[in-house]
Amino acid sequence: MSGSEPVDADRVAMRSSEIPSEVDAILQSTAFVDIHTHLFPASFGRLGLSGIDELLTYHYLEAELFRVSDVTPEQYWQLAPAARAEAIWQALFVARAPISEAARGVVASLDALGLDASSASLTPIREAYAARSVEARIDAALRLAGVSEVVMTNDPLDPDEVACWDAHAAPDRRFHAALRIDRVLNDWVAHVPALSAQGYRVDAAAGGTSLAEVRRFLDAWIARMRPRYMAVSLPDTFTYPASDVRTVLLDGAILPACADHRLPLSLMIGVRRQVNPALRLAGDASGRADLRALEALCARWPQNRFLVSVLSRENQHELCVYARKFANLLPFGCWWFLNNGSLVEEITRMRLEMLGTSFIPQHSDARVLEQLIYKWRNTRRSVGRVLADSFRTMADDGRPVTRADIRADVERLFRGNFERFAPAVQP
Ligand code: HDL
Ligand code: ZN
Repeated sequence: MSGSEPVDADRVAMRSSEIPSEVDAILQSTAFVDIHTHLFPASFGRLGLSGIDELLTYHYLEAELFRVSDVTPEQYWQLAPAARAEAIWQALFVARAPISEAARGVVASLDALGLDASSASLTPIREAYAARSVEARIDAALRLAGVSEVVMTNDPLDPDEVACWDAHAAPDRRFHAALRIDRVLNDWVAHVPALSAQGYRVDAAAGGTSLAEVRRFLDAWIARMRPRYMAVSLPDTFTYPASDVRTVLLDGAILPACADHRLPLSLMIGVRRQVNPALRLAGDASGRADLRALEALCARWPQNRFLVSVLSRENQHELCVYARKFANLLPFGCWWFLNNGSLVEEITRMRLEMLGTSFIPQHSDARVLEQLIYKWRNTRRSVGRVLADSFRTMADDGRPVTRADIRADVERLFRGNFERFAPAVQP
């Protein structure tokens, strides 16, 4: 090189001491895709949750309230939503420091929105929210979270959700669909009437025309929703193959439909449903699953793609091992009870060591719009630490790190892996 060409700063080897701040800067400047949320665009009306009362009555915080308050669940459910929020605010934010992950998250989101998280009263916060339109709230939350697109959770057997699709709710290109099939796969018999009501000839034994009709049901909703993937949350007791209706439906309808439509199937495995029903949504727990079910699925369906998150900390290492065995398996996220800084760092470090950047580090699972802000602030903080340390170790071992390296890996982890594994289906 004659020395006259300009030096590309992105491709200059960095000093080890520069790496952490550069990783943080690139994480901050890269817009992420949030591949699993329970959010909706403004056109879906009351399905979309937002505001301080919804933030406070998040089931993560309700569970924490019952640990520190004399209010019993039975008494709590009798309260009006605003009173429930007030009880949580007083118990977890005023009477004590909001130090837990979920409580600190509300503080972080309020702080990012310029609202006073130290206020003893919710009134000023409620008034500030009331002044903002839903569209403005969505724009602000996505911007502050550094997220350009989110994937929803769309249940074609939820009457409220069906009403939005029947009303041709205006699409928002920032909100992608995911076809959620828990009711079909986890509670078949109870949902035969709902499928029949939509005109599908199915029976409790999934016999006769049932499989063909489930396929017709899936095809119809895929055409309507144009989902990025199909998804199901499965119990820790999930086994495959098994002599049960779930295996019949997977083999006879779900997996062939995913293959034909080139849709990944997202499996979220390890929920122990309703260990304490009195807590309602907060009543679920986690359990270690037998991931030989996943091994069988990946091996039997090599043309299918599986987007997988497991809820038990104890399942994380074997999920990485299976991902090394099956290229049609893409691990994602630190789901639900794992979405805590200590575990996100542990799991992300494990994945980088075993999978390089061939995984998706996180999703928010946000149910309330403004949760995007804190959940992604926490992810950038935790993943940033681990990513910087991994790059420094690589540099120490003899491979210099450039800004181009960091940028390419961050883009791959938080956008490219998903866009290649679950490309948008063209209309
Ligand atoms: O099934 C799911 O999609 C889970 O994420 C549940 O919604 C769970 O209640 C949750 O909110 N986890 O964060
Ligand atoms: Zn979820």
